[in-house]
Amino acid sequence: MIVRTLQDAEKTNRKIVSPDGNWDSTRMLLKDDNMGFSFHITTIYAGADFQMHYQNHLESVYCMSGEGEVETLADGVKYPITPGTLYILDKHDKHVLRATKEMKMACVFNPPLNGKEVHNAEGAYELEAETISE
Ligand code: 9YT
Repeated sequence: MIVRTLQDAEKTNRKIVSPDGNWDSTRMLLKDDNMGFSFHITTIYAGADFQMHYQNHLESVYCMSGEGEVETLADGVKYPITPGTLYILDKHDKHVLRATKEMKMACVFNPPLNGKEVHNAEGAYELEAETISE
């Protein structure tokens, strides 16, 4: 069994701060744990408004705190996000995420992230990326 705490993980290089200033993500469980998915605790900063398109991954995002919305760009539908909301990008949906208040999210990716991924110009993560060294 593997046991980790967010409090410990966010003091290490598992905590990735996005260069665009919109979010940080503590990657608590990664590809090299061999679970077939990765698990992250992500903070979306208040006022963030940015586009993503995970062409190489499926992602589920659960809101633990805060407030915002997610918009699917194919149809322009805006879904409010409050604590308890889970959104599931089951179709590699191109989407915009907006935070009216700072949001704490629990995120699961399939396939799992390697560790150091940040968004490319299209708002996707590449399948190959640097791992976390501890
Ligand atoms: C909710 C979302 O997709 N935020 C971007 C960061 C991502 N969750 C990650 O890398 O953990």
